[in-house]
Amino acid sequence: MDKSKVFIAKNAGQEVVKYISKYCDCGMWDKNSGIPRKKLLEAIQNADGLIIPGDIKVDEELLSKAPKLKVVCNTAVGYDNFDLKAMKERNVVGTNTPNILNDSVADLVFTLILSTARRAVELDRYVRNNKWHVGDEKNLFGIDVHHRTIGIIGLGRIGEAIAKRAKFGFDMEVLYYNRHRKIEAEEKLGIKYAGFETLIKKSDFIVLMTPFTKETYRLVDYREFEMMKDTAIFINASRGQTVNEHALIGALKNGQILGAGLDVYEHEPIKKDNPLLELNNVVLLPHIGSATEKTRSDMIMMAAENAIKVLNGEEAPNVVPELKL
Ligand code: 8YV
Repeated sequence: MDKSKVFIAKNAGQEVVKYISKYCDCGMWDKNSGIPRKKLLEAIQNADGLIIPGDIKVDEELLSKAPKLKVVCNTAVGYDNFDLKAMKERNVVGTNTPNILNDSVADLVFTLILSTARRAVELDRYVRNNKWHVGDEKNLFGIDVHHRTIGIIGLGRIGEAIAKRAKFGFDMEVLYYNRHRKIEAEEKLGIKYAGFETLIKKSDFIVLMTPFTKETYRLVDYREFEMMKDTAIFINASRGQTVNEHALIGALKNGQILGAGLDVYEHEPIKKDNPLLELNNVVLLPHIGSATEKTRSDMIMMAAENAIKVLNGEEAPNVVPELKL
């Protein structure tokens, strides 16, 4: 019998190719630039398995070009790039990479919180531009993070890792909002469930950590920014579509909130004329929540193991809930 074929649509390194090649034929896009859609669609014509970064859309077009496809493995925990209905109709399994990135993403969220509150990026520019003078003291003030209130919207496993840092590392009061209350996490971490509006109104740091679904599209919009404290800092490390970026830009410009720390945007990479690029009270990162060498290499291996399990006819550990049989 012919070996199954797996295509890896990103330059994931030779270790993963070696692992997959023990079981299947393995092809890989080995350039460091993203694979053009046309090339991808050509490369998957005979593929049984596909491993992709989280920004490749798995839709009707892609699925129709790969009639043998049995499994698509995201190297991301989010899977808003999956057209779940189309995948289900064609019996294509989809997997993601939960848990192994929790701590790396939580660390990144704290990078955004601290650098925004203490104006680290803005003041780095100030030092480099030789603007630092004796007597400047008050111009350099930021705001405290410790002992203040953080509100986490979306208490999944990453949300819990953020809550842990906030509570035990920074003595913060931690509020959370989630579809379901999590009593065990409340007891373990000493955190409090709050209604959505209460969290928005009371928090000094508002962290958006919910997956992007139909229900969370622009969850934070004009109304929410109006309700925030004018000293609040807004952090988004989920998906750009969970916030109305126009509303956010307005709130940053007119002093409705103090600042924002962003890892995600409505359009990625960010467009050159995005007004966020002109603002001093934001810290902007290029979607690097999980981007440490160790975490990304664990994620790619996890995706590869999922692919091999499915192609060997076994149960894969990380099938996304909507596609479980
Ligand atoms: C991914 C992410 O690394 O896991 C997610 O959902 O957003 C990031 O960790 C990114 O999508 C690259 O594939």
